Amino acid sequence: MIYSRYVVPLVVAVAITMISSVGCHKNGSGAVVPDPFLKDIAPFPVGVSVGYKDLTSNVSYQTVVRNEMSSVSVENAQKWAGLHPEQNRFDFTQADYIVEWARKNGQRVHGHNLLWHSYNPGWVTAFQGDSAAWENLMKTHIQTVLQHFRGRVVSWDVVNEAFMDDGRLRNVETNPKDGSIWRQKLGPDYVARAFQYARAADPTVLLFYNDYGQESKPAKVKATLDMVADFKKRNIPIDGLGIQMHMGVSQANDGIRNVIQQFAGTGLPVHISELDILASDWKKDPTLQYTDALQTKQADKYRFIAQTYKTLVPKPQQFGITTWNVGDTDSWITKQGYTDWPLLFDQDYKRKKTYYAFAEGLKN
Ligand code: 9MR
Repeated sequence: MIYSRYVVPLVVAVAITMISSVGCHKNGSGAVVPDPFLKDIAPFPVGVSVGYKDLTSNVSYQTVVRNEMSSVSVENAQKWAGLHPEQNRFDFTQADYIVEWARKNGQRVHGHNLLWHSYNPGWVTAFQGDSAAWENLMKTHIQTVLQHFRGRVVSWDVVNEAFMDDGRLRNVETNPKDGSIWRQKLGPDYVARAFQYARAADPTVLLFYNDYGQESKPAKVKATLDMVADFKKRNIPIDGLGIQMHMGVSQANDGIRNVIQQFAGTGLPVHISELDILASDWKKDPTLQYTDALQTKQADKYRFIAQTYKTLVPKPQQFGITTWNVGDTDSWITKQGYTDWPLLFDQDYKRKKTYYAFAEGLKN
């Protein structure tokens, strides 16, 4: 009696809550069943970047990443400032936590990144030394990090964002505000040498070049293709190309199609590596409303990207699509003060219209 009065309704309530938190639909025979997860729908890995604080402080966050994703990228913890606090000291605590957590869930881990002009610790920017000392700094970091994660991290963004919008290499002289100290201290061929050091340190790991804005900056697409051709000619290792795709909701589809198609043409694996779509179109407007029309426009863009990737990238080159963090309020976009909703899940980790459109685009 007590059983049917209290326990049964309780069990039913818990089951309903579990199902409703992931969404459900009616199957062929009319029964209500939970929706599949992204990783079950996608014919290639689907991932998300994970922040250490987000992951360790929030159960809903963990649940979404564990259930929905087959791949995890490390948002910040593997950058120089995340791993290498002093010249002679590495601290792998946070990165190891994320990597092991993902591996426990059977997820693939993509490393991000070995060399970037940004997010370098103060001691690097202040480092004094001749070109041999700088070379040694880069080499030691790459070797130490790759050896540490060997066998646990499948692939790495070896060099991140080396090009400017006009296709020239980012440099301190031309770009005082966000130039590359590596280009300045190591000369124009530092990108190639970084890939060589990486291959020597771990011959099993996949080496990616990763950049942003290629969908709206054709000069960057060309610069990357030229680099790949040059690497092939000189026998410099490179295994894949990352297209970040941080983009405004009004980004033209032509540009998206162009970079996917051209990069697929290299024969290398292609990773959409940091996807988010700004409803604000990069305008900081605190009065912006997330109207139905805007949600639909953004959802259509997510669907288009998934479909285009699936159609234009040959199967063996489909490394996967990764979005840049989980819920709207976890995003670097909202953290930078944009009034925005750039991702697939809302601040309560509920699936959004963008989620369902993206899932449709992934379906075979
Ligand atoms: O999302 C990242 C944010 O939390 C960091 O503060 C920022 C600086 O390290 O980097 C963000 O991620 C960037 C990524 O590493 C490279 N491509 C652009 C991303 C957004 O800025």
